[in-house]
Order: sequence, then C-alpha cells, then structure tokens
Amino acid sequence: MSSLDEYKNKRNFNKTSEPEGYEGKKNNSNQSESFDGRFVVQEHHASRLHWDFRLEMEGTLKSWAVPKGPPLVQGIRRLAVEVEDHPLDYINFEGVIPKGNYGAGTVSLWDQGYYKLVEKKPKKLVLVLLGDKLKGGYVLVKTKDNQWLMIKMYEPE
Ligand SMILES: [Mn+2]
Repeated sequence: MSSLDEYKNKRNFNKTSEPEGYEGKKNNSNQSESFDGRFVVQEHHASRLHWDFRLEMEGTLKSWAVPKGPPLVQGIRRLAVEVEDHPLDYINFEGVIPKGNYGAGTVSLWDQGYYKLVEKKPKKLVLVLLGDKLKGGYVLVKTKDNQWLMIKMYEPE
C-alpha cells in the first residue's frame, strides 16, 4: 500500500489542479547537506480556514492541518491535526480547488524553507526550521489519535 493511497482516493484529478503525485525516493535528494528536507506551509481557505504544515520526509510530504496557524512566537503551542501524506510535488502547489472537490477553496504558499531533524520518535518530532516566517526550534508532540501540538521552543541562534 502506497502512503499516497488516501490522498489519491480523496481526489478526482480530472477536476482539481492539485498534483497527482508520485512516490519519491525514501531518502530525500536535491537539498543542501546541512538540512534533512524541505517544508512548506500553505494557507488553505477551505470550509474552515487553516494552514497546512508539510515536511518532506521518507519520499512524501508528512502533513498536518493547523487551524490557528503555526506558532511564530516562542512558547506558543498550536493544535496540529495529522492528515494524509501528500505527494512531494504538492510542495509548490497554489491554486483554487473547485467547489464540490475535497478541500475546495484557495491554497496559497504561506512559507517555504528547509528543516533540520533533531529528534524523531513515533510521537515526537524535534525540528529546526529555516523559512521566511518559521525560524528556530520547533517540536511536534502527538497527544492522541491524529492530534499533535506544534510548539515553538526557541528563536534562531
Ligand atoms: Mn488543507
């Protein structure tokens, strides 16, 4: 089973301009050696406004929907709901998902950059983010089911 099955099952690629996607290599390529992958945050004006935080990891984009947006200030924690893996080429997606389709509404790039993986456990990810808006130390902690907390731990050095 592909990690993108859920992504593909939810969408009709004849109707949405979202990428159909491909499985990437398990180890990320085309990146600086000092980082472990790219990240993106997409502002998504769907039935409810939210921000999608996605990490390039293991050949796919691990994804969370953050209702109030990722924290910009140290000590702030935000609910981040884990959603289905997205294909790597979604990292540049912007556009309008037409009415009647999954996630209908406008998607725009809110931030993009690179991350360094500090710690990875099943219920905990520690990251250093280097984006335009998101910078510094972050932790994602799984609390229950698909719910995580995204917390900004420290400002960049
Ligand atoms: Mn979304």
